[in-house]
Amino acid sequence: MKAKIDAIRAEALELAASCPSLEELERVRVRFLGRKGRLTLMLRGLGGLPAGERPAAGAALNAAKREVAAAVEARRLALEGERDRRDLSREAVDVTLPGEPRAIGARHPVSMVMAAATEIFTGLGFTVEEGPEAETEYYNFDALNFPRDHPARDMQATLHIAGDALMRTHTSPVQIRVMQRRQPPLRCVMPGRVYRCDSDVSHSPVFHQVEGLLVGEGVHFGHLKGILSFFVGRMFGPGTRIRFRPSFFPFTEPSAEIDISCVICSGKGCRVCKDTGWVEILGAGMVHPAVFEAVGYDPERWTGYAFGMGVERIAMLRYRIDDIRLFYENDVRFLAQFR
Ligand code: 2NL
Repeated sequence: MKAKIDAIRAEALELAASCPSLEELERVRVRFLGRKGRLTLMLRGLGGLPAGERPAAGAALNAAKREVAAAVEARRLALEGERDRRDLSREAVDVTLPGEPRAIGARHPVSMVMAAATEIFTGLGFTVEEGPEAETEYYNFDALNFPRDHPARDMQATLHIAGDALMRTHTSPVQIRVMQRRQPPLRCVMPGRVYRCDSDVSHSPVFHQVEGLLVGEGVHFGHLKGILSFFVGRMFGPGTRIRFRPSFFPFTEPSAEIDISCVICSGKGCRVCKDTGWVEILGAGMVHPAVFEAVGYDPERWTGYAFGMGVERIAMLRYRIDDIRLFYENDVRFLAQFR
């Protein structure tokens, strides 16, 4: 009996120690130590031995099982170690290799100018206001004193949706909503996207505006000149000259268009200013009393000024861009120049 146990033990130890893989090792374990393994079955068969032989055979079998289990475990640790070293060396990363250069993004020139214009006014205490891009005839035109037959309402100029709904053609409806919500005095700027039926080198069907509004007691045209002069100095540099020309808008009276000395030729005359030395950048005026009436403000008590600018136009002047479509093509060669 003792010799048989020794032979099985020796065979198991030999097989475990030389096992080439974890899978094979598991088969060896099952073959000797599993539920139907050779050593297990022998242990179970002890009852068939004469009573005098049982204790010695049992002890030998248990010792053999412990030894084989320890050998299997030792071999398992060795094989797992080899496997882990293999995996690690296959997955190793050479951190000294040069990296792949990543293209760094840039803010879009339209976003930069819109933020710069907005910040000049927030620095003066103006709040930033936003509103819906899909509007109604009332907010976009009626409340702003546009006559019913005004050409701007026309299909040619306005993107109509259905019934009364249209895409706002300016950010002015936001001011109407602000004035309906709040009582004067107030001052706010409205940056946003606007829509027109128009498309060529200097017109895009979607473009951006920043409008401003200030309402108070005793507000007059001198205040408007003051704030726009300050704005132009900040936006285009302190040497920039400014001039006001009389103009007309349905929602302001009096109204003006504001030119600055040409940023390209400093007023000497060039293609951009069509040899006039001046370029138009803003429209403005004193809020028309009919607009105050539409929002329920007393026009005898309150006066205010308002102004509006096209962001693309200012960006084109500031960055010397001669085709508005470049802003929307997302050509990285164009965009990368603003990094
Ligand atoms: C331009 C001219 C302008 C306004 C916008 C305005 C808004 C209200 C009342 C009165 Cl609620 N005015 N906005 C006033 C004058 C000019 O924009 O050339 N924009 C690109």
